[in-house]
Amino acid sequence: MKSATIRSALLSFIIALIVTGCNSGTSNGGPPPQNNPPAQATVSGHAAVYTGQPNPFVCQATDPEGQAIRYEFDWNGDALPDEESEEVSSSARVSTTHTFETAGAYTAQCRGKDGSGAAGDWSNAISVIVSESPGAETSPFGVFGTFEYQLDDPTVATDEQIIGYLTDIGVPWVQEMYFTSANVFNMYGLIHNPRNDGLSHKKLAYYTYKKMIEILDGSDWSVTQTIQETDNVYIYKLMKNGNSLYVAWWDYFNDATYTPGTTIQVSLSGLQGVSAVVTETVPKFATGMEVTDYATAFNTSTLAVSNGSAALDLGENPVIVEVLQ
Ligand SMILES: [Ca+2]
Ligand SMILES: [Ca+2]
Repeated sequence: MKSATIRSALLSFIIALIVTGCNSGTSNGGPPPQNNPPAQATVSGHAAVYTGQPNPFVCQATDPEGQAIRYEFDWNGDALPDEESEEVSSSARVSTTHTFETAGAYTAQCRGKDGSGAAGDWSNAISVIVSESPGAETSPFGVFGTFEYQLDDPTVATDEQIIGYLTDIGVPWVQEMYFTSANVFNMYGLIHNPRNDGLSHKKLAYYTYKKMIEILDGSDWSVTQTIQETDNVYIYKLMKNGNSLYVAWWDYFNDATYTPGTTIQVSLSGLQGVSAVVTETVPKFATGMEVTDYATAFNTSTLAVSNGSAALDLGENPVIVEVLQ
């Protein structure tokens, strides 16, 4: 290009800028500016769900030009969009849910598409294991009721078995989700998501479920007896392999007279044995991070049985009482 032509072009450009008040980067009639697609999207979602259970997903991407974005979701990993969101501003997070109707392994991903139709890269794919729904629960214990499920040997259950078990019986928040900013879903789940703070650990609730599974799995729920459901105290008697088990807890938080550290004494009667072992179902630590030895993580005590009766002091932790023959 000759210098005179360049000068002329520059002059035209400057004039155009003045005419448009410098508000626009485009000169009238000039070529449109280069458009870039949104950056690669990030996605969050559960790794394990049931058939028929809505699985929440959250997608986020930023358009370099700040254009509005629609998010495209791919529910079967074929890189073909199956769903598109409403238009939102660049960088806005959009949540949606997807319900998988058939059990199996899926990958789900999302991407942003700007107002010019330019689509960014697909996010990392989330692997989703979809299991058959276990159906309705029948026992008074809610999730406890599905403990009819049998592990091969609950006393030696591995973490993987426990996680699989919890997933199978419908505990929806085994693994935490993760979002890039504070979100309640960051707090749900039995296993802390290391992307929150770099620390991965099982929470107290994880160990509680594990302990409950190990002690209660295999109980005959059809003969469950209600011992007490008054004064904010709940006691149920179960049978497992011919031995009686009691599950007891105190809704102390509903008790106006409660002060921290106090206990309430309840009596168990009709015990057929000489003593009983009481296991608190929440580990004796402030957080699950402190549990280094599962075998000694729970407070246990022995109850003396006298003429078939025993006095049980209930604190904040639910307990399981195993009667020894
Ligand atoms: Ca763009
Ligand atoms: Ca698809």
